Amino acid sequence: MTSNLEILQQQDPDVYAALKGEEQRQKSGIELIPSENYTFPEVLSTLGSVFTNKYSEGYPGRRYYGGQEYTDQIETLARDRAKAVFKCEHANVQPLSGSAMNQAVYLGLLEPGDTILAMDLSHGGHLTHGAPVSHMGKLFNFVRYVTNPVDGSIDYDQVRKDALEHKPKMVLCGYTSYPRDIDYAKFKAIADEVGAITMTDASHFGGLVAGEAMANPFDFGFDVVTTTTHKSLRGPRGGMVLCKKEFASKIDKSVFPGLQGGPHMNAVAGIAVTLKRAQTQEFKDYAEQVLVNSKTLANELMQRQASLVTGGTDNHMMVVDTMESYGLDGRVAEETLDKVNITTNKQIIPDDPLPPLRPSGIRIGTPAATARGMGEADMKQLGEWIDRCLRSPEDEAVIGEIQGAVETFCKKFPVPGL
Ligand code: DSN
Repeated sequence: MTSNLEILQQQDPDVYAALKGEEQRQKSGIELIPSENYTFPEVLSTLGSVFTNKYSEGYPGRRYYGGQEYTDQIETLARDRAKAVFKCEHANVQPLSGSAMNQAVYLGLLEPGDTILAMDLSHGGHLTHGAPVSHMGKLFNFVRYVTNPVDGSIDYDQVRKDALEHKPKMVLCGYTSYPRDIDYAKFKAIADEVGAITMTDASHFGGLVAGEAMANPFDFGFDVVTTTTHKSLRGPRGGMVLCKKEFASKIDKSVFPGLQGGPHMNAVAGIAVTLKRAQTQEFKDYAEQVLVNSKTLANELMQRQASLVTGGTDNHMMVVDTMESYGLDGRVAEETLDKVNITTNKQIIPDDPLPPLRPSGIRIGTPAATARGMGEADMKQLGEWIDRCLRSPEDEAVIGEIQGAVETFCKKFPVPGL
């Protein structure tokens, strides 16, 4: 029988060639962008499955289209598993991705114009945390806290002052570029003082919470946690809103029909199988190893005199000030590492004097490398290669040598699902 891939090859050789190229790129390079990962093989199966054919507006047992016996099954499995994994009372697994899930929370629980206290994008927050260029930044009154200029960590005294002054309806923590853990007890105490709803955007570290390697905001009484499903959780591209029961109805109405129409049921099936994986000891070990690897790589870079924002990491990522460490802006650093097939991304650092497309640093993370089975010795090796490349960006002999070594190294670590 002709496989679907063979049909793609015959029908559309251009797209097939790009797909094969991307497969090869993923196999022969080292992925260190902290928000990326390799999903599980069974997730790839669900994404390319018949669930992609189905419209399922509504929720299990209450749909606007017929033929829902199997979509109801998978959505119920996904919701129940999400509740078990994250120890929460309610889960909505329909958001199409990270931005949509955060928008659904603000629009469902607040009124336009309400004040939200959240982390500034340039200090590690996300676009949807109120960046002025985002629609959310225009619709709500975001007050954005910044990090401590001395050590780059969250200044909880300042967050409290901001809360007391601006009386937000919601206090939001979570980040896309911040290498430390969050003190949820402090955030909760601050929010309680002003009667605000507590929300964590755990997009980056949802998998590490699921694997019990990092603290769970619900253990501190948080009201809402959002997470994407494709980063440290290793699932399909998607988002989830997890919350206390008292917010369940407002959240569900906000996701559908408030913000979205038909959910992507192939992704919902992928979320269900991911959350089954997340309950295994193997996944807990993976989450733990992501953190050990991150610390090891950060220490290796720092021993080689690289300057890291906050001087280290507690989570899966580090932010290297490449300008200070190597005299290279983040774009040049990213492009230099691209030459040896080590993929990172340029990143603004707190109070960056440079613009976002040519910022002062890069972000490095370990979820994908760990998913391929790399351990501490491998992280030390990566640290050496990264440091040597960035010290000699123009030295073709060094770049050529490391490129060859990376290619040989990658053969030892098969990409899951490929
Ligand atoms: N694009 C994600 C990241 O790289 O952190 C955030 O949306």
